[in-house]
Amino acid sequence: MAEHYVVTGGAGFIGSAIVRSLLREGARRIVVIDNLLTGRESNLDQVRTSIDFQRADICNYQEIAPLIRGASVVFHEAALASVPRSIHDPIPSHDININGTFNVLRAAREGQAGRVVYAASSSAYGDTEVLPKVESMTPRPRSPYALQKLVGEYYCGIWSGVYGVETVSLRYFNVYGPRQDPTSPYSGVLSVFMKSVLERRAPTIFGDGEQSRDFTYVEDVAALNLKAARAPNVSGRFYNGGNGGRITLNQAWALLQELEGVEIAPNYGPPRAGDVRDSQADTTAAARDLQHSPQYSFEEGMRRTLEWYRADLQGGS
Ligand code: UD2
Repeated sequence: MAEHYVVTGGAGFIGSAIVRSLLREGARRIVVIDNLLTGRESNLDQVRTSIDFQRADICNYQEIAPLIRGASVVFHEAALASVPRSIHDPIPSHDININGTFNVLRAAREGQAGRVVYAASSSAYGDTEVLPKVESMTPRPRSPYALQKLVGEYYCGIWSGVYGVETVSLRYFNVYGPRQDPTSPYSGVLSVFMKSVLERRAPTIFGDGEQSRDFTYVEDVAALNLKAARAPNVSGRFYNGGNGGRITLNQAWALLQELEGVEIAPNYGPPRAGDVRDSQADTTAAARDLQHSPQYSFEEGMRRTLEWYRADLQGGS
């Protein structure tokens, strides 16, 4: 593999998984850019001495440009996630997700980086009549967050077409796994479910719980990123990063109760604004062009994740 990697948002849940995967593959020079707004240095505890951690903000071009210059691959994971956060407070998510992404792309072009692999989102599809969702569908973003992530993807396409900067966008489908922060009101639903079941508390499900997601284990997403970094003839393209399955929230909570051997009825609240009803990835293009095949079934991913949260809650990890 090429030698100099940059991971923006590398102290975050997904970014730190990419960092660990790169190290496992023998990468020697990894620069992590993170302002620790939602990332945590503890996510990098085990690898801290093997990487170059730079506390820097993608919204500050002068700060990040020298760090990106000459990179072989930039994995751009830094973002302000969450559909509801972008609805309640659209300004910071606009600044980070659109202007920050612009800065990363500008720095990649001016610094002659080899390739940018961009963390796009399945939210770009919105509610489609047909499942699974395939890349040829017209995007229908339903929230500021979905639109912002889509703009980043379009920018990647333009950077490739106009400036010849290699870019690949990966539309992540509801990533879950160890290190996802369960403590924010904007946390991913499975991290909240994990904490609830381990603390023997009822979670709140927004809506009837029959909405479905193609929950994707973080190690599969990290593996997909490494493949996207290397694949030939994919510049300017975007690919689904999902499993191809579809699990309802009621099913996910039922599985967690079963794994823990408890019975806790969830609370049901009103549906959330901006929510997509169903989400499921067509994985054909990623398999064909990136040779990607997810390795973790939902149950296996959930078991591993639950064990990680158990250890973490007990202060053992
Ligand atoms: C969207 C994207 C996902 C990723 C993510 C980043 C879709 C389909 N997915 O995830 O790919 O970009 O944004 O933030 O657009 N919920 C509850 N109780 C809770 C928390 C959530 O019922 O305590 C529900 C929520 O209303 C939704 C589902 O769980 O129906 C998933 O919510 P989420 O915030 O985990 O992720 P989502 O689908 O907005």
